[in-house]
Amino acid sequence: MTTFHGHMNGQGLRVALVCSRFNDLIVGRLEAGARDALVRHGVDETQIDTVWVPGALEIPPAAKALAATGRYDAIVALGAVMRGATYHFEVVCNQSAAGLTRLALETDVVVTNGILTVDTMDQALERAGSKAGNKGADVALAAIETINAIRAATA
Ligand code: INI
Repeated sequence: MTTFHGHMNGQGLRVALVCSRFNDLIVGRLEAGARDALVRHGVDETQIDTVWVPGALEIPPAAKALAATGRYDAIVALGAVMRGATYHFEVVCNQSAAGLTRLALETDVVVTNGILTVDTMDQALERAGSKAGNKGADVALAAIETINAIRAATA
């Protein structure tokens, strides 16, 4: 039996961060956290592109187009969906996650999901660089680990 792990060296990787402008106070922090984590793990800053789209629902189609260019090893989705008074919250949460999951299965590019789904701005701030860490950094590192695990197991 062989066990494979993904190492955390991001040297040579090309990454797209697909970010939504809705709640950009939060998403800007997720983007900065993701970028910082990638660079600290060896990804060349010039190999990280950021693409801004209007809202979380626009992230999967933009990610799909970017994956199709063949320019990236990973797409990191970053957004913040905050509960409002209506059912729209559920639609945006569920459909953005479903779109990313589907894309991840349909493309060879690794796709990770850093779209926060929270009830309050406090919960979002906690996950965007304060007491619960930075989910942008977490999902950027998940991308590096997944790429390297797949490469190790399929080499
Ligand atoms: N988009 C978000 O990224 N976050 C939200 O909290 C949000 N809410 O609550 O409505 C949101 N809606 C917009 C949606 O993602 C699309 O941009 C819009 O429906 C146009 O397709």
